[in-house]
Amino acid sequence: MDTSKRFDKGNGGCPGIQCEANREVLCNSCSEGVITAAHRVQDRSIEPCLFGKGGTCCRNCNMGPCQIIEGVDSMKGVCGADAATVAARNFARIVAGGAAAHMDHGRGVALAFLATAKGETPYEIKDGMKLRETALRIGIDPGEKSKTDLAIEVGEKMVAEFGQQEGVLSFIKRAPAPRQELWEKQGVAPRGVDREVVEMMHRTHMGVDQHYEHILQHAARCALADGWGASMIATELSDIMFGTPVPIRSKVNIGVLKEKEVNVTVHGHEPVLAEALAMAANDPEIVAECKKVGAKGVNLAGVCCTGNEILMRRGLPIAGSFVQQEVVLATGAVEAMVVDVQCIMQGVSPVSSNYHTSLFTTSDKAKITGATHIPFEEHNAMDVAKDILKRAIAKFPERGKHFIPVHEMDVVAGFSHETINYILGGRFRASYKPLNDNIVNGRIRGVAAIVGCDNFRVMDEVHVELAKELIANNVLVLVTGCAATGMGRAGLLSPEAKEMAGDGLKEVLEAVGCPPVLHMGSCVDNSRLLIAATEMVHTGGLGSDISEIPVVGCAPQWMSEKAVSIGQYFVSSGAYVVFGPSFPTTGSKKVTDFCFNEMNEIYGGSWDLAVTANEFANKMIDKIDARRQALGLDKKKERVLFDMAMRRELGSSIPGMGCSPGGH
Ligand code: NFS
Repeated sequence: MDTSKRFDKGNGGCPGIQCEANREVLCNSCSEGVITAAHRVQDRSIEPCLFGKGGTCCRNCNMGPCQIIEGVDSMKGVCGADAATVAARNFARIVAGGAAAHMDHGRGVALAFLATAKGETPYEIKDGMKLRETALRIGIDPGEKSKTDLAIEVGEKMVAEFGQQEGVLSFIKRAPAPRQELWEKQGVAPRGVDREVVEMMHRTHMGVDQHYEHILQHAARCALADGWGASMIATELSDIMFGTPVPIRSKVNIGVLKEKEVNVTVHGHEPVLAEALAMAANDPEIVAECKKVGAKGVNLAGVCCTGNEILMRRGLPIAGSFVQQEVVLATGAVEAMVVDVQCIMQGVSPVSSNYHTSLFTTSDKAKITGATHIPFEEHNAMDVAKDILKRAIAKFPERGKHFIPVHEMDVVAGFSHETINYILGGRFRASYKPLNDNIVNGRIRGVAAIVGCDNFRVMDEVHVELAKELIANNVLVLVTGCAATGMGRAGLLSPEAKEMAGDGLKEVLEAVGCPPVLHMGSCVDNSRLLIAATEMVHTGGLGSDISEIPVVGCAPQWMSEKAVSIGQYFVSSGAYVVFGPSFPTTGSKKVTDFCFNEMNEIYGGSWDLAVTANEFANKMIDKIDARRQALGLDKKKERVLFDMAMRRELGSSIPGMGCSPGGH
């Protein structure tokens, strides 16, 4: 690869990535000498190993590592393992790693929920209605039970599902009936949350499961234990405890940092930490401390999915997505970064050491060299939150040379499944019927989910270009995770962006007053997409299973193992899922064929691979059209094909649109 193409080197030879705000910070003298991932990816002289990239490097025992070439006998593993076995094992371990992250997150939420129900934390049970609905769904009769008793019962049952050994997880029963039967027939209905990951690790140990299809079928079960298990538990209990999101206005991008306030960025994933910091930031004691140092207050801003959690529920701003985590610090304007788990680059530690910035780790699962560790758990939530904020406030007078770019963008977020119900159907007849009707009558062609990370190896805003092309073709777009933050930076999360939609979609958006791209939350909240898809099936008119509705998904800039687990639970749920810019099994044609084709025979959903926004759009729209045709909805619809000039024109047709200049 020609490395010079990886970056627009900007004005001073300084790397920038995916956003003008990043470039401005990294090109400013306040970040001189600071090394970020953007620099590291540019400076790496060795290209990614093809065996590793294609999934055919095996290091599961000490006879290797063995690099395998499919079809070449002399290039099997020392044990005789072929490329298909090795690629399947590696893929399965990626799924297990990703699922485990969501499972530990879900467990943390469930334990905090139970402690809250027992009155042992500063949180409360905010959404009583959702508590009762959830109780019913998991087989608990709410009857006349008090909120406290019911919450304890729900909490205990949810916590128990992590260690459950037999039967199936409760939320599996939310899926369309034919899907449940299919999972049962395939033997992939998950029995317990933790059990499926442990079994995945066991099966992929040296000398155990050595049939690639059999390995991949358990990967499907493991992923389902994530999506319909741990992630759904995390989302539903977080909603009950912290409030179910409703549409809310806020801002995203590095410009949300404030000159006259103590900037505290909270980075990671678990909402319990961020909620406590948000509660503590308004505490009179903290307000008084701020005054003492001449600050107007604490400006709490999110990074990565923690940002999505507090944006959805509290309207707090997001300072940056995954690729911006070090750049946010390189402004020199952050007093403290508080982290818990997942997607936190070790690089944040050396970057923060260039400034007065304190880096605090808080989870007993995660320490980082150079950071100060302050253990946080729900029982001592407020004490720890206040302690952290006081330490951050004490740093405010030490803020030196700094630079806050002007870039920030208005967004509307908070589209939970419940909210979409109300927005479309109205509070008194909440329903997905208007959505289904508009898909049937063709105003809306279909629905596409764009999820997942952003990635230093993808220089273009593929998410954004793809979303523009989809909405211009009347496809309603749902987003989560760091993809959602990217959409926010580009102005696609504001109702004004409806101007970029095709005529049919625009008509619907004008009637309901929402953006063409709906922010549904963090990556754990992809479970909301499963529920929304199921709701579309139950509402009727679009087939009897998720594999029939004109809904597709993609992760064009995936980076984390979690994204693969998410992709697999969507595929196993009947969705067509496109990943890019690479797929981790391409070293084995057999395994890749199984994922891209045979899974479709089994689940009615499959994987695919694309690189450019245009390729993604073509594949996704083709699939939507094919599903529409199978439903007998209409003939092939006209297609708006994009070229670069059209993209530019669309980007500039709306004031303030686009991440580059003017995006503030
Ligand atoms: Ni999802 Fe969220 Fe972002 Fe990717 Fe990481 S923060 S859980 S994994 S990088 S979207």
